[in-house]
Amino acid sequence: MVKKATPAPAKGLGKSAPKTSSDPRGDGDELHQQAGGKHEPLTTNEGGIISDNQNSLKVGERGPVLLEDFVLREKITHFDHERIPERIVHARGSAAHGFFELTRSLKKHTSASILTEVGEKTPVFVRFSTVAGGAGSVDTPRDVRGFAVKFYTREGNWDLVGNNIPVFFIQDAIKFPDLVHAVKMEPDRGFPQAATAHDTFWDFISLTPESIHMIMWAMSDRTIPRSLRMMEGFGVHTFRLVNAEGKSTFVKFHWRPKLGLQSTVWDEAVKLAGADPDFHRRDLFEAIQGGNHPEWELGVQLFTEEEAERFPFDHLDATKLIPEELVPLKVIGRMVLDRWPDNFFAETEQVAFCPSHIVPGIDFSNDPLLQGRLFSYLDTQLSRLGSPNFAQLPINAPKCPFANHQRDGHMQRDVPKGRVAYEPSSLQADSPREDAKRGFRTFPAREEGARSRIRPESFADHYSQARLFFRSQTAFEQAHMASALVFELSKVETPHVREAVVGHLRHVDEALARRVADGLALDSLPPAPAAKVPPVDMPPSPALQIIGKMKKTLEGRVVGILVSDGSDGAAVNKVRKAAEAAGAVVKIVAPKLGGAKLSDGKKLAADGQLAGTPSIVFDAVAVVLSADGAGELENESAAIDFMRDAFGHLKAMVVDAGGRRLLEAAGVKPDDGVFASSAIDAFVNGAKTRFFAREAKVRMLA
Ligand code: HDE
Repeated sequence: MVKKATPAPAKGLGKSAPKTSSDPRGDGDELHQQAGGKHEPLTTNEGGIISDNQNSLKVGERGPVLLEDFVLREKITHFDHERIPERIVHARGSAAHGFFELTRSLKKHTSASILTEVGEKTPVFVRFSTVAGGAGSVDTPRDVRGFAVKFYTREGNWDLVGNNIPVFFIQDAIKFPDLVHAVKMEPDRGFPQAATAHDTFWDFISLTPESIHMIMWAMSDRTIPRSLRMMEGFGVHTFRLVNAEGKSTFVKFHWRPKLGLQSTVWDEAVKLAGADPDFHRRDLFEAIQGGNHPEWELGVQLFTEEEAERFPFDHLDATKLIPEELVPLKVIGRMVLDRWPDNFFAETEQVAFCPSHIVPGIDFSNDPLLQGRLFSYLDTQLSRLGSPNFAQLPINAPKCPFANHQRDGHMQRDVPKGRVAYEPSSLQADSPREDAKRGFRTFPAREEGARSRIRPESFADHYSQARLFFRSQTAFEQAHMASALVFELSKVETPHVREAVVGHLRHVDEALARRVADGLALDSLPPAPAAKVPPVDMPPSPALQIIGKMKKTLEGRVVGILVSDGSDGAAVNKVRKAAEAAGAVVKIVAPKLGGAKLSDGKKLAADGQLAGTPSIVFDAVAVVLSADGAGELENESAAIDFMRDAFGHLKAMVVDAGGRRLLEAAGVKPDDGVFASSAIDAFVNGAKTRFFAREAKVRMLA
């Protein structure tokens, strides 16, 4: 408790308790006594101790507030300026600290210490994000996810600013503002938020055939991930590695999640947005705080200039991927996220990623999208963070020694010493100098050609890889893509835009185009636009699937157990033990937050109250109810939805007699993904996957 000098009592208005500025309610400072703890004195930004943080300075007890009140003005002024501009894209993000550890040296290809020193642990800060929505938007819209990694290496910061999809919508950075304006909420009406399902987005897409490959990815379940921990990441562009002899190798970077890939189903993603707008952020937070540290492998695809010349596509075109069947992935390291940021604003919000942050031994390629990004990020940070000194913020500063002659500017934190702020100099022996041996050197690629604004012929095939992606998917995934296209286009009001998109789909897959046309009830199949390069068939690449990359595991997953008063405690424990033994986190849901009184009289605390904890937030559910409990819940729509949604979202369920009664009330006909309480092992095994075959029974897919 902070001791305060007792000021002179204020003149009362005849009320019984005497009021003073340190005892605002005249209650003996009950407010602070109740809060408890040992506290530092509260001060102004200048360090002056504040005597009263509850009342502004007034003339008389009910009189006007004085401008003189510097405590009030400082507090309100700071508050007024608390927000900084949000990122123009990727505004909504969640981040964590961790480390990268190299497991296989790339010394043959690069001199970068982070890629050559096996066993060395490099600190990282990783920010995941949606793209289109504002900072306060929800976590689960259909959207690409950013996957940005800042490596604090011994040789300076390296930012690998990637996405969870290996290709991009456009080939040239000059189109980026158009793409983003088309996807963001429409400027006249200010909606929709965080959604591609509207006219301006699809209008732009229909007129930009280079985007069709990315559209296939965006319409797949990759854009509705179950968890940030279950997403792949990609550097997207081709980069260069340069070794000690100056020889260069091209490289693509891939992150592969240890927990495997997993997505939600669309209906689940939609409902999650309401059930828990912070679903992904909370999931990452809970996993890290619970010691389940998410982990990814870093893989590389390496290829030479000569090999690249032989590819049937251009490695500098960011709308193309390099199939893993053509250039296999080599795993070279792992990344673990093991620490949640101390402060969201100081770290997650103020972190500034720039693809131009690179270290010796890694270099850029001529990908025109990458080249534009090299300019954009520094530029945007200047306006977003308000000063060229953003690099001094703790989250952005390198962890290796750094020094230069850049000076001054808004919010300068450093206090440089000495006379010398230039180079070369002879006046100060310790002033920083260039180092030709250890410094970054650009790979001396030879370039020639006429200056022009031209799209290379080698970028002209817009459909072959879109076709490759679609045809590499399982039938379930293809159905989801067709349905996603129907959903998105049914939100488009302009008929010619819908038709133009279906026209493009004919180059991807005639049957897909027909399904979407049918889903939109078009009278006839619209004509396909002229394709500069007719699509060619490439061998399917199973590496492009999600289902093929799902891991049959309960690790990192959450099992919900719905209980009521009178539930059998032994049955609850049996499910809990089996699910936890398989690596799951278990949460109890009860009609009341205080928990349920079990049949043995013991109280079981609940992690969530039924109405606020739908089955949507779990990967699998168990329902253990007393007869009375089941009877009551039959008339509770939250309980009916709990059953219906778990089934409809293709999840494993285990039910006792009460649970079965609730299933019947919900109109659910059990299938082989619904287990009896005598088959807990089978349930745990089933909970490691989703029951895709069930889907045809629960919804009409396009
Ligand atoms: Fe970005 N992008 N981008 N982008 N991007 C931004 O930088 C930009 C692109 C990506 O968590 C902005 O700090 C241009 C591809 C991520 O803080 C901005 C082009 C890929 C993040 C910007 C692209 C990305 C951003 C907005 C086309 C995947 C969030 C705020 C040439 C490889 C990083 C900011 C974070 C953020 C520009 C295309 C990934 C405006 C001009 C391709 C993960 O600078």
